[in-house]
Amino acid sequence: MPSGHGKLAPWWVGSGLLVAAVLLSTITVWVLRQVSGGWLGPTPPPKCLLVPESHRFDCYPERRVVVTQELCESRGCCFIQSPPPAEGKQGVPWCFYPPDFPSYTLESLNQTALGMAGLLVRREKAYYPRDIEKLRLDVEFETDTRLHIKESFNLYGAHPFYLLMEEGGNAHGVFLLNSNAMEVALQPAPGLTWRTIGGVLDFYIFLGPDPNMVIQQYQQVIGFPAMPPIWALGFHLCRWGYGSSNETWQTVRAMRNYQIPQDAQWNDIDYMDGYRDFTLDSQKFASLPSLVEDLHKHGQRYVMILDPGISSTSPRGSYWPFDEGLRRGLFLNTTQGQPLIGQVWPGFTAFADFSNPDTHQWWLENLQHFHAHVPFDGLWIDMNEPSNFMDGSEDGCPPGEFDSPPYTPAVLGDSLSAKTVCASAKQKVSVHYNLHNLYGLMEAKATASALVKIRGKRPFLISRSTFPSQGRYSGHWLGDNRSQWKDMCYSIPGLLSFSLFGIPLVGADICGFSGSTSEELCTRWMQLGAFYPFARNHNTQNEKAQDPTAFSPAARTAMKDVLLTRYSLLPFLYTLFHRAHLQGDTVARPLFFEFPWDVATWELDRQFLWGRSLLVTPVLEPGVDSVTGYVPQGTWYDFYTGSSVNSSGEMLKMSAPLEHLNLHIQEGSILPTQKPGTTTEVTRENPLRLIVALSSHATAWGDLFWDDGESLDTFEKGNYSYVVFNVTQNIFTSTVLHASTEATKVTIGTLSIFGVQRPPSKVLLNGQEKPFSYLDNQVLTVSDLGMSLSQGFSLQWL
Ligand code: MIG
Repeated sequence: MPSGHGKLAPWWVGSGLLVAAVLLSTITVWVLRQVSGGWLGPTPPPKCLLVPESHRFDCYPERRVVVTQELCESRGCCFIQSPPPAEGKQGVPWCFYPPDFPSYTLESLNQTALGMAGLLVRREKAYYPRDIEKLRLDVEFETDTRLHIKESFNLYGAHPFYLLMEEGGNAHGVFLLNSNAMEVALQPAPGLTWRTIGGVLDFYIFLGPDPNMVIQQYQQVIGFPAMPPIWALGFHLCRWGYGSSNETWQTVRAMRNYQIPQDAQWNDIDYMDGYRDFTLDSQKFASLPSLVEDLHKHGQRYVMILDPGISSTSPRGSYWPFDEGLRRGLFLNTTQGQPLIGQVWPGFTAFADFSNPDTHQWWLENLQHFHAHVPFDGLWIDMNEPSNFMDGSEDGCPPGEFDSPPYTPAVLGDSLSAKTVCASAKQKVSVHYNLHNLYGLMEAKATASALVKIRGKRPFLISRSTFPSQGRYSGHWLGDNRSQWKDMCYSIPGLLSFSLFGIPLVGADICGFSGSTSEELCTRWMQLGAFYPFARNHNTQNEKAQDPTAFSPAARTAMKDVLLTRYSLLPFLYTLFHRAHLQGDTVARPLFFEFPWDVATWELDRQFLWGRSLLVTPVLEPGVDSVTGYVPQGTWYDFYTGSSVNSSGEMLKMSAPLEHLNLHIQEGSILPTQKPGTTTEVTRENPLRLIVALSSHATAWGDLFWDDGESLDTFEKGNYSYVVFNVTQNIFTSTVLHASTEATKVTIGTLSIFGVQRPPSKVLLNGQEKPFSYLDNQVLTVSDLGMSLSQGFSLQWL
């Protein structure tokens, strides 16, 4: 984790990465056995030697202690020293559970309406402090594909979700719904250990059987993601360190001048007066209201940052957010019942308690006041772990079990209060110890609901801290990265992990946050970033500008072109978001989701798909003009030319000069695209072009979700159009399954059909002959169709 101000990522972020791991291993029931405390391996003597190295579960995980035989055996565990691990490998624990470690036995088991209820009893005490003797076990078969296991402990808990690929290509997932501090350890054997220090052991097991279904089943539990407004899918530009609103405005003008697509301009904490929320620097940002007005006139939007720390030192009567928050009792309190004071950007601050519904009302009122001056369109909630420049508070933390628990999981700084608030802090519904990991989720809920009340439209919100269910309220950026090639690489697994977590609106800071980017890195990163579902170029303060206008004409043009490519794909991307909202499909998707039987796809983390069919193969290295990427078995078409590539399922070298991003369409799919403009608003008015990629059987399928792009609940209220495209036997058909007035405003202009084996003699649109073009690379194009999206039609080639 990088150090320094603002790069604070306390507690769960570390474990989040572990949870993000996609385990390429075989299924195991050990996972559950271990969490319930028992080790059910073989039992012959000498008991310790018989435990194979791969099956040794750590009995002495405390990191500050050098474990000796004596310490280990005092726990009733086995001690065998093993050689140090090879570099990069996890070691075998020296102190591990013997096969007969005291565990729970099932005393009773009864049928219930949904499944079974049982009693687990531990007869012999283990070394754990305050070991729990009796556990109630509820097993609920909630759906055919979901098994729910819940144990009520008060001792352990976890925050895990994992997706596991089994031999043969089936998948399953496990979710442990728990908000307490925890750690996760992978075993060499197929097994993993969660160590959590509170809450309920509430397990969900998702039976797939394929990875897409596991993720859908997971989201049936945590909730499907919100449908973003279409402008959220445009290009966002931000930086920390715009010196003024005029400087920000200059960048917006330069972008327009070069006709580079941009939907949203952002400001970081620079806009605030003394870094205090809901204030405006009346000198440097005096023209901000005019800038926002200008953005709106150009069909663009404004997004600004908010932090959860509320300045506590402004003179009384001069800063309503603190005065009123204090009066209404809306801050986290110390055990003594006073607001807990930490330090963030504005200096000393109190922290808003979003577990209190009254805080949501106060947050809304603050936002309403500010919105009356600066009519922002979206919000960016940062520092909401919550992050604190101090450990705990200005007075540290009190002694006691919350801040000094008997066991501290592997968290930042080995302390629950490192760079955050005291675990003992009091919140409305519980103690911070239990709520810490929920802070960002609760803040997002309050903020999204305030945005809806203020604007009456779909909210756009990006949060740094996230928890299961976050996707219902916000998107996410991956936090502070560096302007380095390897950080660009890491962004792909980062992005794909959040796809699995049900937060499809995700991206990394394009061109890198800290450090200085180079023209080549930034060009390649803009190409990759144009395919982040959430595409934002963001930079730290005191680094030179890295927006597209800051570079040479060649680089700038490459960046502009790839953004235009993104904008051309908006109808496709928007439809993918609809499917995510509707049923929990992923948007950016790992290749193994579509090819789970092909083991070669399981570890691919330098490429990804949009939906089922669009393969993105970015360049992730300097000084190259080609890229080697995996192409799964079948026919793939070059997105730009329609030329086909046949792969047996192999690594293929692709030409990739600096101005080129490799994109391939899988056979059998139809992608709705649109002539791109420089905003989503302009693009939406342009004619559609459908790209048909024929399969080897000359069939194809695709769909399009279309609505006004920003109203609330259009799908739920029926104010949308849904159109299905299909090809069989040389006939393309557009079928309108659901229609709304929006669809009458747009036309289908062009059909480009890839993989038409022979030049047709004629083309008929609804039976009428139409001019066409046919190229040697087997691409048939029919233009000027002028068909309203709201009306079905057919096109036949003979
Ligand atoms: O302490 O608001 O991750 O994107 O530019 C730093 C300033 C706080 C951290 C965020 C970063 C943002 C920065 N913030």
